[in-house]
Amino acid sequence: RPRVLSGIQPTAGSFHLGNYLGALRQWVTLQDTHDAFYCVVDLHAITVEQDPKTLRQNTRVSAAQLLALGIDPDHATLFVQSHVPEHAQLSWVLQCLTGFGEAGRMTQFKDKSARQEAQVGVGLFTYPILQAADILLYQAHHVPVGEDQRQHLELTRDLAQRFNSRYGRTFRLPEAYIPKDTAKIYDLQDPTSKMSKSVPSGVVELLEDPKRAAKKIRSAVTDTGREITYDPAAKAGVSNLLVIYSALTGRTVDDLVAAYEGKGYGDLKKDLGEVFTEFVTPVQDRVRQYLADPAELDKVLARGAERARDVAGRTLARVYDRVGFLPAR
Ligand code: AQP
Repeated sequence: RPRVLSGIQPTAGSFHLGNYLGALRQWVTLQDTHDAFYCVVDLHAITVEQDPKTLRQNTRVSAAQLLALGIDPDHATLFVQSHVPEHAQLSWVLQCLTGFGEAGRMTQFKDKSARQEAQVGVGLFTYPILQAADILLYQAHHVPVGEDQRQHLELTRDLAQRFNSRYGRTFRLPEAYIPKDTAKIYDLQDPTSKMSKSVPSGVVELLEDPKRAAKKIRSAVTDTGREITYDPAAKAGVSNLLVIYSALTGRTVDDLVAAYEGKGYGDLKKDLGEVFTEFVTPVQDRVRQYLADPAELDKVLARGAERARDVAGRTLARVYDRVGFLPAR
């Protein structure tokens, strides 16, 4: 079976609708067709300052959400990045192959460092190289991510190719697996920028009170027109709501447009609030159940880490050999 690898940061505690529709939903379906490795990337999280207690808790909350959304630890390997030291080890080797200018061209780094008021750390700069290590360690064929990760995937492929041509074929060149319709979910208050935990006002969180989420949806920014049509350029807000609605119900956008003919934005928003509530309520219940037994959750993650280390360890051993490190006896 082809291999798939993806990761998500535990930073915010709750995932948001963009994370779910852009990436996590695909994680769940791909576990049936692929040998899947999914990780909570806590090493990535510390590229910005974290409170240690909160980070530890958020890591469990993230794992609980993945299970609640349908990741089956008997089908997929679910683990925490810091439990597999090979990620940091391979990252170092890849950093030594990366050009300074090449890393500086990453738009996410430019955006995040521009937004950050505190000092920008080197970790934020080398973040995409650690991400490349995450992927290459598992020889992944596909990487299910949102559109915002396309450039990082390109860097990953460049680094793999560079390593392969310098030291002999070692890494598989992975391909981004980006959904067609939900590759980029937009902020509800600013439907021209992506929904992101860094801009909390227009974000719908999976773990927030569904009543509050429904209220956010009802107050989503839309244009001054009246007609419900799908037109991302002229009607970014309404189009974003239609995409979310469609993804959560399985109804096509065309079908929704037809169903809302003659109705107003208010109707669409109210109904979408209900659709979201219906989707998220059982997810929240399951998250609570998983979190009620942290020892069991940790056991699931320990099993995942063991399986992950088995694969990652083999790739790293080959890499260390290829670059000329003396074997440790
Ligand atoms: N708005 C989005 N639409 C579609 N996909 C999205 N993803 C994130 N936002 C959207 C995808 O979610 C996965 C996990 O991403 P992450 O762990 O890197 O989370 P993140 O990037 O920290 O989430 P944010 O909210 O986007 O954070 P900031 O603002 O810090 O960058 C990835 O596959 C991502 O593509």
